[in-house]
Amino acid sequence: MMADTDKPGDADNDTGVLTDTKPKTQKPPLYKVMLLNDDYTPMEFVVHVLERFFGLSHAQSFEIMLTVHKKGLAVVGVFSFEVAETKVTQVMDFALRHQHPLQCTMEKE
Ligand code: TYC
Repeated sequence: MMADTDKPGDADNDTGVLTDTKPKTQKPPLYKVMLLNDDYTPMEFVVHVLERFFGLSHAQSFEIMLTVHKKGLAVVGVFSFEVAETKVTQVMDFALRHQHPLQCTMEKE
């Protein structure tokens, strides 16, 4: 906040109004969607999930799958709350239907 340094007499005859403003707009929060590694889900299944639900190319999908496999997890994309929630639900449902223990989670950025 800008300080008003006017003395009581206000010799410069300004009104002492503070002109600093605070932006009042809010950016919508974004959510990271992450895939977690496990020992059982086949690599090809994970690649397929990334292509199908995240619109990634085969090469990008393979690369992200390998990152998860080696590092334990990776961010797959960043979305609004509703889109992130939908992706997580779609992936978890698809993995369950195919009896793979693949885990997908979301976290506020
Ligand atoms: N670790 C798994 C395997 O060796 C492959 C895998 C990769 C599983 C990514 C989950 O999110 C995952 N078959």
